[in-house]
Amino acid sequence: MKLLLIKPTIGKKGDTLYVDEGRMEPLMLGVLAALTPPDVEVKLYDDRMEKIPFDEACDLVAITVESYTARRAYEISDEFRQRGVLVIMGGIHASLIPEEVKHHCDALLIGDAETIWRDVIADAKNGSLKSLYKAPPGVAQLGGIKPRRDIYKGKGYLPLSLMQFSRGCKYSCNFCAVSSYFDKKHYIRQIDEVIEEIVSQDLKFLFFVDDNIATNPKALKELCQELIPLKTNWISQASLDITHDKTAMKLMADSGCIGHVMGFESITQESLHDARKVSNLKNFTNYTYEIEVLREHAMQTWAAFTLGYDNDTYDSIIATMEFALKHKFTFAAFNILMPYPGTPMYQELLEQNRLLYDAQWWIHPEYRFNHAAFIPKNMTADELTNVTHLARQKFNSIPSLMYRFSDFKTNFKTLWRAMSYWRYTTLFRKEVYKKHNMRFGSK
Ligand code: B12
Ligand code: SF4
Repeated sequence: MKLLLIKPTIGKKGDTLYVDEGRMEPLMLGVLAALTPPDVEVKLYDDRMEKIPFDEACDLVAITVESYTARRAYEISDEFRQRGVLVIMGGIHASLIPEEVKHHCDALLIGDAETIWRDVIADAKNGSLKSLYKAPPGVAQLGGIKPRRDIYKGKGYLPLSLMQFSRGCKYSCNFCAVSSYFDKKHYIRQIDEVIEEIVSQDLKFLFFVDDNIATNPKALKELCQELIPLKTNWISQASLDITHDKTAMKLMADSGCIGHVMGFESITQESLHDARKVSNLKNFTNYTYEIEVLREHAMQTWAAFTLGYDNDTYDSIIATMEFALKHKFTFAAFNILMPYPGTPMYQELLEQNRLLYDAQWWIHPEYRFNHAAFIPKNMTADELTNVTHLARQKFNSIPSLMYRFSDFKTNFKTLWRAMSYWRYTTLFRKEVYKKHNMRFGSK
């Protein structure tokens, strides 16, 4: 039996498919490959930079689907199914909106693949693939499953190894697809299995793709203790409340943590309340305390902002960008609030009749990347799109890059950090411009 694993790209830029120059290893497909019995031939094709060989002989195609890649995933599936090849889909979008996705594949898997993938392969082998498989979320790499990283070779991924220590998050921010998918629960892998996985692979720079590695500070501290002797560098995603735990901060720094993607979301308390971002509201001091602690521990922070709350105005969005610049964040993402299907925010906007693009922006032919998909309160959708892009342009301008580099405590801690700063800030600057206005899918 032969299985093709596919990671779709988002869409088309100009006349060609968008090539993601900052692409990372698709961990979910490495996990699927590892769960697949060894007598099955497995091949990975990544649509973000290579052509999908629709005519290659195979028995099953497995496509991972996020909301941003759904339209392209359906096109890829159509091509294979026209040739009589069976297609199975899974992933967060497939799990949150199965009633849409099921029309585009022969089999759909809702949940995490770990507990059921071997049954899927067995069914495919004996010609009895079912149309629906259901598995619980949060069962990360059960029993020491190590992702098959050999399938990534030669694909030009960034030189960092994606890992997972935990899945899910205890918080319930109203825009977050992860919170809906894991139902506000947090699942932790056995530390010894994670450490064994780290030791068994080549790269020393790790990206823990945990949704919020700070959800359980006790578990985080245990992980850090185990990481210290390994002398790796690592990054992850963490909620800002971890700055209130100085022991955890010190252990992270001692274990080689370079910094995190951190959801600042908004600089106003009103919007944080709207987003139900309770992790940021503890003793709110306009982040003065949190930023000081991050700098004290030399964290190169990727500050993530979501824009378009009911209190947001043109001026408040520009003020958000100025705040990010003033604090010299290594990176900052200015994302328009996106109504992801299955989230409370989607439901609220739907009930208020404020969703654009027939309430299905992710498959709508007119939707473009980085555009507002709902009607904001204090401006038009186009105004929100434009001011957010202006914030991105200013933050990623060359003078801004140079100014932010002058944060000695974080960027000059080692030569490697200083070099990484230029390597990654310039790469992300390029990607920001490339992605803007991109159409979804290839047609
Ligand atoms: C790492 C990560 C990234 C990395 C990319 C990594 C990469 N390989 O390229 C970076 C930081 C670059 C990134 C970028 C973006 N990301 Co991102 N990212 C994640 C994150 C945190 C982890 C994904 C991961 O690798 N998990 C580990 C693997 C092992 O688990 P898994 O993906 O959940 O897969 C399991 C199941 O879903 C299932 N499964 C998955 N696929 C398939 C396929 C089949 C056939 C089957 C049977 C089963 C199956 O089995 C797997 C194993 O259990 C997720 C959060 C999450 N929990 O999904 C967000 C997430 C996927 N990202 C998200 C978003 C919005 C983005 C961006 C669009 C952000 C932006 N505005 O630019 C971009 C662009 C995405 C794109 N498609 O290009 C959203 C997507 C929401 C949605 N509804 O689709 C998520 C869910 C975060 C969130 N809080 O909402 N991201
Ligand atoms: S803290 Fe982050 S991962 Fe957790 S619910 Fe909020 S946005 Fe989602």
